[in-house]
Amino acid sequence: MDRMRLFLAFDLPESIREEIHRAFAPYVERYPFVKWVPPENYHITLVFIGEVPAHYVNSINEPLRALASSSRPFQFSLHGWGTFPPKRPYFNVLWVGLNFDRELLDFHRGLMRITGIYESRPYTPHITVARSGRRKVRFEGNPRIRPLKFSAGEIVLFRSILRREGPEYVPLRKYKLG
Ligand code: 2AM
Repeated sequence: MDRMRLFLAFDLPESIREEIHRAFAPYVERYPFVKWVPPENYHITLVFIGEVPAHYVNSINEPLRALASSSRPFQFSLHGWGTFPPKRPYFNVLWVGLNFDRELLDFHRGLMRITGIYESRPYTPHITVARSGRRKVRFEGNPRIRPLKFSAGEIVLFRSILRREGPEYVPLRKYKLG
């Protein structure tokens, strides 16, 4: 049976991709072994669904459409950066933080119900900028990220195709908010 690796996310405006790319550009050469996310792949993950049969896409279509149309667009602003795990010398994930509407947490709970994917950790929206892979990397940069505001007016169901060069994210469905 055909299986696909899926996730739900917010896409980002070009100005936001550019800001993040600009802020981290000086470190890309300084940390060549880190897997830097290309700006076209930046996104805000809502739910990582993982490998599912292809027909799963249709099974969540109507509930996603209904939830999205009953929600309003979400407002965000960029808010610094940090690492997972926090306060450890070596990072797995380097991210840009976000200020966000509290309603997003209810919306996220709705998405967990629809997808059947429940995460035990509290949802903390972020934009992943780099992953360390198997290496132990200590990030000693000081990127300055301006607190730019933006709005997310739709959610996207992405298919992630894993390739040696890095993942390719293909938008399969888009659901307009409001
Ligand atoms: P992230 O948002 O912290 O970067 C697509 O792979 C997206 O789903 C990534 O952006 C990633 O996290 C998120 N994700 C969550 N759990 C994952 C997992 N087990 N494997 C791959 N990606 C995962």
